[in-house]
Amino acid sequence: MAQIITEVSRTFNEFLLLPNRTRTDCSAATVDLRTPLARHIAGEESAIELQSPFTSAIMQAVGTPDLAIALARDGGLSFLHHNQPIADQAAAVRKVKNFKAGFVTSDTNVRPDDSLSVLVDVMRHTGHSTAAVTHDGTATGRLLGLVTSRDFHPQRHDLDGPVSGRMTAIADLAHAGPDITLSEANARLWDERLDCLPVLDAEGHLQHLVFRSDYADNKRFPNQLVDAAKRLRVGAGINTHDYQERVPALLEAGVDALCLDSSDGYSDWQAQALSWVKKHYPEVPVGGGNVVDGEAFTFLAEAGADFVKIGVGGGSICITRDQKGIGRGQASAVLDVAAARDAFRERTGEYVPICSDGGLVHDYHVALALAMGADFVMMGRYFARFDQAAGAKLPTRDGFVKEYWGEGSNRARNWQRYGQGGQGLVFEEGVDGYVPYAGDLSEGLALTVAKLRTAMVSCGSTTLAEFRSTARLTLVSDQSFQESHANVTLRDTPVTVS
Ligand code: RVP
Repeated sequence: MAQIITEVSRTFNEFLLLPNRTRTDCSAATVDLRTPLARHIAGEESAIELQSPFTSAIMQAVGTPDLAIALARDGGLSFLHHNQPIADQAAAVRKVKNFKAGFVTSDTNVRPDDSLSVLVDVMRHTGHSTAAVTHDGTATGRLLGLVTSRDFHPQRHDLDGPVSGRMTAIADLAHAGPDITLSEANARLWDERLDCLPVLDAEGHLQHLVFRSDYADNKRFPNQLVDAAKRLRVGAGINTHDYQERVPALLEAGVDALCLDSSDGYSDWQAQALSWVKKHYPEVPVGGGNVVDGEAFTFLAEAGADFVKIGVGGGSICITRDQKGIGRGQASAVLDVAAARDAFRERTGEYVPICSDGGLVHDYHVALALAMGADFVMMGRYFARFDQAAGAKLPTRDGFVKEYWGEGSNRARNWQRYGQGGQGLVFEEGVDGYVPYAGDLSEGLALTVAKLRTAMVSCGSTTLAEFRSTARLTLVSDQSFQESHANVTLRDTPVTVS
């Protein structure tokens, strides 16, 4: 007879945190959000410690190199999606690893004989006012000069004339060689009163531009997640079908961590893939999942998973529960897996971090997931709203939205993630929709982090480990849930103070 688990399957909305005593040395500024990514001896440090407990979902609509760069600069980690050819995913990894803060790949490029009207079009398209003039009009061509919007005026100059007529030629331009560091470049920008310093290789090909206007920007990210060579870290999703070809290519590209991506990770295929990766590449952290209970966690931990992802059916775009009747409320899943993680640590002396993936609707859900035992969270909808995500930004009557679609939707057709038999989706397990546009990732994440820090302060914790072990949670009734919201008529128009 089937086993009935009598405990109700619960989700984050059903819980609240109780405040604990806050001591005088506990403040938002003293909260430390570092958290382990990968398996380690209990009591020691993980080989990779996230500076902030956020990872972005392994999804086409989310994981672009730009988003990975932005998130790593804020201390978190992105996993670039695997629903693309191996060479493309490896190129995306390379793009993140090659990113040098302050060293920009020029996106506004023209040839010397292009007309000024072509230049105006390119500048309008990119929104930038400095263009590189290269022999072939590419970002890495031989640099012949720079031209800025201050070098010509559409009414004063013949827009049919060549760009070369208005550019500052390379002979008159300050430029630097490939070994220059960011602080040396910044010193030259100020000492020589430059707006822009081109960095060239030995043959005179353009590598990067360094802008004075980015100087302050580079000071904004004190918590970047970087490797020993100070390059930003990036992860990649893999699947149980082509991992023997995909993993070597991703490692060759410099990937820092891998994660098997499956809607149901409690399978022999996943155990086989984990043990293959651990046998051939023991140094690289590889995560498994997704699971919703302690039994499945233990199975993957014993198969070699360095971290385990939790969540089936709770994602904002996910209809797996509707379609197959499979899943579990995310709060119950996290609590159950956290208990299994702690039991595994007691038994083996090894700590295998866990990640709460999907279904985080409000900022405070992040605090709840971490209090319930997650070491870090993964989010799709949240990150899909930002400029850096892949979806198009579209205007609507009520403001801008961004496209966001599930990996199990007909748009993504990620059959490797959903074991439906064969190479294709038989039915959809995800939807294709929109989320409200939320601007720049860094600004949005700063707000979420501020709320997390203050929630931890209310609970008297300065570290995530302390938060997990001392948090007190209460169930909420429907009535007390109503009480959580504002209970006055809201003003439509802001009050003006004269
Ligand atoms: P959310 O953050 O609620 O948008 O959920 C994102 C998570 O949902 C992903 O990390 C993944 O685990 C899951 N997902 C992705 N696609 C689909 C689907 O199409 N059903 N589900």
